Amino acid sequence: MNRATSFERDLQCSPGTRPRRRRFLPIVCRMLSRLIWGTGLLAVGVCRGGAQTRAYVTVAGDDPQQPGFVAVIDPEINLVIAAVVVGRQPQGIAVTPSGRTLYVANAGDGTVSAIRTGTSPRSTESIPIGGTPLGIAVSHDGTRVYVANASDDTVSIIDTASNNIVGSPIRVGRGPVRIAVAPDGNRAYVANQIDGTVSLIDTANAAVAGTIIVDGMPMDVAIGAASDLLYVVDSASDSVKLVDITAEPVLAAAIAVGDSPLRLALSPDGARAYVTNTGDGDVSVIDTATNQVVGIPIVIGSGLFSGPVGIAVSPDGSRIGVAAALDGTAVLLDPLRPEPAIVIAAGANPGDIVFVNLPNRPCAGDCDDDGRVTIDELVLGTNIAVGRGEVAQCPAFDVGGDGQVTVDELVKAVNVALNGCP
Ligand SMILES: [Ca+2]
Ligand SMILES: [Ca+2]
Repeated sequence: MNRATSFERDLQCSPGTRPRRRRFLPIVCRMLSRLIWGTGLLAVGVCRGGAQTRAYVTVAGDDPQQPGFVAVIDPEINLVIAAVVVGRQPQGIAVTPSGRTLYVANAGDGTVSAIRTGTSPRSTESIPIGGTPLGIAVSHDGTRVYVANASDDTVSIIDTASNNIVGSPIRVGRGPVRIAVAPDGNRAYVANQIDGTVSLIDTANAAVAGTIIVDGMPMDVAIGAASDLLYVVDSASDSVKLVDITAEPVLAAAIAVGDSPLRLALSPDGARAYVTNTGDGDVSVIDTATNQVVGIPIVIGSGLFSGPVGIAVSPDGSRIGVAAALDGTAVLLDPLRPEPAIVIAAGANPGDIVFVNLPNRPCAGDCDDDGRVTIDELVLGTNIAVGRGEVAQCPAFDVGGDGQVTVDELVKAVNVALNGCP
């Protein structure tokens, strides 16, 4: 494909984008980026070809009786640009593959909040779960959310099309804290803090299909890029344990990291694993090709007493985000050049962090951006299509951005009405 073809395709996929702007934006971006680097600040996300990235941080606050919130950070300007109120003691946060919906586990009141992302993020639903929800994960097809209920020893499943609970909670090991879903969607792994195990859930049958004994205190799980290794953070032995999951799970190795490791995030290409060491106030970097720690740990915020907990890597791999619980900050750093890091005041007791590329087009027919297409919205779209209404009444129907609503676009909206926003 030549450049022109690719350029035109970009245009077709980006309604309303002006060609001149698209052509010059990368050049201006690079200039800006150099300039900002020169002053010692990070030029975050400036040159991403228009993909808007946000970091979302769960913040519990000082008072466990009060609702917490999700701080929305724009990593281009390194500021908190919004706060979305959720339930009490929000902990884990996960996003659907489309980038449209966040799910937050509220440990303090046993609920999960659904949050719409986009330009005006807001909480749209509070889903009662029970049992101290801590960890949360979304399936790779975006249809299911898995919630680890630490005090119930169960995992609950939410259908993202309806935000209703599916089936009965699945009994897992003791003290489930975090969940990872395999890319094929068939398996989910649950770190059980209290009994030193990882539960393997067969997602098709919504049942436990095996228990992996790792000992110690498993606090987090992640699946490697090749889907052959499970990374288990063991806070008790200050290590990351590797479990070969190609066949019958086998403990393959243990990598010594810092004091009281808590969470692990893999880079998008799977080449690096980053581990927060809560006791040391830093982050260990693991080369996943050799399974060795590389370099010295990256100091987070105030260091020893910064309390790094949640960690995430941006979709393009250019930023690592760390929630520093004791500092009350979100720390953004460049993995290739971790200092100086950007430190952003997030609020008391931040817990977890996730990066999201915001979708660059609306969900077809969802005029009010609540994640559903209603009959009323379909009627409005049909009226626009037959000339009895204006596109401006609901631009979400005009998926192609040509100022008209076609039958194809109506069909897309009907699909959303039936199946939910992708
Ligand atoms: Ca709607
Ligand atoms: Ca159209």
